[in-house]
Amino acid sequence: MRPVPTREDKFSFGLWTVGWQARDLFGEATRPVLAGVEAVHKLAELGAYGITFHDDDLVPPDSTATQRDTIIKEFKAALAETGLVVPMMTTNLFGDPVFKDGGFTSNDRGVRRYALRKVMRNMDLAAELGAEIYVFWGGREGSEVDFAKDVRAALDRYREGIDLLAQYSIDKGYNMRFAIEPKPNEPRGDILLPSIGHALAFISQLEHHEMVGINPEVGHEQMASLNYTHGIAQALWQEKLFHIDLNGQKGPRYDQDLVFGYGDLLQAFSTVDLLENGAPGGGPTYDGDRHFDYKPLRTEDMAGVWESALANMELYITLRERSNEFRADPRVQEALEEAGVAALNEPTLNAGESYEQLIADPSTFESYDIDAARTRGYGFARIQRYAIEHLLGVNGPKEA
Ligand SMILES: [Mn+2]
Repeated sequence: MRPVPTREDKFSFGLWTVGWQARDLFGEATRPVLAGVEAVHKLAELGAYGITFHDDDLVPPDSTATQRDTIIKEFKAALAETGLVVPMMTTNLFGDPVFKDGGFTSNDRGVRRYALRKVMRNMDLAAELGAEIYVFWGGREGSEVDFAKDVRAALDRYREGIDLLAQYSIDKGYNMRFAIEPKPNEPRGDILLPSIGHALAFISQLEHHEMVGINPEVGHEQMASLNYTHGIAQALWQEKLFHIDLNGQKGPRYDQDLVFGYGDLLQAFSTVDLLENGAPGGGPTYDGDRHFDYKPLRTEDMAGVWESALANMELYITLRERSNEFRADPRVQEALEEAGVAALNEPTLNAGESYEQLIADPSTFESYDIDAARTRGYGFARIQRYAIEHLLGVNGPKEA
């Protein structure tokens, strides 16, 4: 049985994904412009619940005020007609040549002030459309020449920008939550806030850190050879996983933005398993949107675009089903138990125990049976086998 996406799945897509005309570094567009209104109708038809966009995706930057109003009015009418929502919005601070040295962190102060105005204008629209998450991907915030960018000053300006915009959201009563999206490189040689860890550390320095979390993208972490599932697990642990960008990537190379799972499928499985069922030893699940940030292959016409959009949702649903079966499998439960996965939740010290008491306890050192601990097996191999079996559907009741 083919999985059928529904609104309850909370799948959302960037307008820039299905609307990507496939212009790349080496070649021209292979597809026509996709109007926002058409994307809304088609995505609703496929079972998505939300559409997201950068300011310039919906309204071409050179539009007059009247043209802008018309585009927004028609877009809102399409949303009303289909019931599709706009859960997240973001700003394009990378396409216009003015941002060649960044937006918030350009060495040119005039550019930085312009960038803030561009974001504020789009936040007004985001509030009007009911977007609760506002994403910041600083693709141009970075450098190619270490000596030409004072990273310390750039981070000061980055913080100044986010602090100001957070205050703007608070003062306007927008109640938005911000989500910073890390990426190691591309388009800049080196981008500021290159990983989940860098972004989390940066957020701790913000004035309104409580309203700022992250929007980690699968491919961005994998470009840096990092484990995406571990990264979002830490974000969940810090209650900072405000949004996610799901896609696929084949290891450290250029940003591929493949369909979700069409890279490291096993890690996509552990990602869905974590999002849907929480850490294997317990813990919170993710309740935000399942947002896809991918690029339909350049070889495809619009039929292929919609086919790949569906593929993202279908694979997510399949992995969710496989995760539920995996967790419910008594063999898996037994293996997790034997491996001590949930036992890791037990604090290392007893309640109220001091380090003096730890030292005074000979069983922790002097009489500790270290050889038993050295020679025991943990049984992780069995868990890995079962995970693969469930992923492939070779053990469950699943029929194709
Ligand atoms: Mn990407």
